[in-house]
Amino acid sequence: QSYHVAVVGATGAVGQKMIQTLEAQNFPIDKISLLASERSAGKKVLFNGEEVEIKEALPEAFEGVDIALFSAGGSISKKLAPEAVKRGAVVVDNTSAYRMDPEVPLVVPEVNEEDIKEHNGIIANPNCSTIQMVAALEPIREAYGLKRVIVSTYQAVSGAGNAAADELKEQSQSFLNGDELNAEILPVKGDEKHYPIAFNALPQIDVFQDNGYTFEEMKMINETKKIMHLTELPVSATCVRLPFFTSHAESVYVEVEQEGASVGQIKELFQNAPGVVLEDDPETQTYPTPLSAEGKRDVFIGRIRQDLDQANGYHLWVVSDNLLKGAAWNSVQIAQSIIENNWLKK
Ligand code: A2P
Ligand code: 11C
Repeated sequence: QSYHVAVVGATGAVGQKMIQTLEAQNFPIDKISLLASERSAGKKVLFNGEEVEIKEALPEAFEGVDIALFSAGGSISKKLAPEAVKRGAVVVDNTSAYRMDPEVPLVVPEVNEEDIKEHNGIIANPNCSTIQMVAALEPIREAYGLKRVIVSTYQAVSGAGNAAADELKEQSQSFLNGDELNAEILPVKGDEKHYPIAFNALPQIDVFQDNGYTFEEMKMINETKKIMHLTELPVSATCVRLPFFTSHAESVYVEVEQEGASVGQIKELFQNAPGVVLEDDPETQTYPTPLSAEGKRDVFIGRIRQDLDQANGYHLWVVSDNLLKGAAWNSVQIAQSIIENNWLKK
């Protein structure tokens, strides 16, 4: 059997990776609809060697679509995901629009694949920095239970879209030419102030909330509890944007519940867990970096250490390509799971 698949936001940083991932997976597709804004309508892109015209994302574009992958921003998902569902499609939504909706499963297949089958037409793909963290935490949770999690992130500009990546390039050129840096996008496109990202670090990803945390930080906190079904788990996050293009890195501090854990045991867990790769050997200076993870689908883990004061505390360095496992690959994995398990209709 093959399916009519739509990609909404097909010209964007994530949408382009979705298209490449569908191709690479040989996803069973008999028709693909590539949708974006009016500005892109009429442009042509190659899919499986054939030219496909980009169409404007309008409700009618979802007629006959079986599976729609959305990554064109939360407001587009709010407006169009229900239109797609109304026309019989299952939506995998890579925005924050529906993630905390109790009716909508929020899924990282290595952690909670079974939640997909409870869907009512929409399945949410978590935030990129959440996905890689829960993929790393899940084997530890399964073996020892989790007591608390504290994370600090080092995030790539592509998380804020193609325009943010262009801004980093332009500012880097200007910096090296000794010119003034023009900042219009980061930290957040619609926010009041903008700061240069080139040769800088910005402790703001997404907008501030009333509690002093940013929305990115609250996404990591709330989504982790929902995906792992651990509503009471203490989680705290500090999210920082750095001047590189791809992959998010995270310093994760985790306290486990049960006795018996050790650095060696945790390494063994990661050697046998799906979707994660252990790259950890101080003797040979082996650890993942944003560049080494770029273009790969796995979550890479290194620098595993026991806390020096807290016996059940461990520190991990977790790196993954934010556009792949953090977005396109996780979405395509969900879509694959839907068809393999026959979960198109609830
Ligand atoms: P377009 O290229 O036509 O503007 P990124 O995350 O890299 O910024 O990409 C955002 C994606 O969302 C792009 O594919 C963009 O299409 C799409 N998009 C933005 N606004 C709309 C809209 N009003 N309707 C449909 N797609 C949109
Ligand atoms: C960033 N994590 O790096 C964000 C991008 O909620 O899907 C993903 C935003 C989201 O800016």
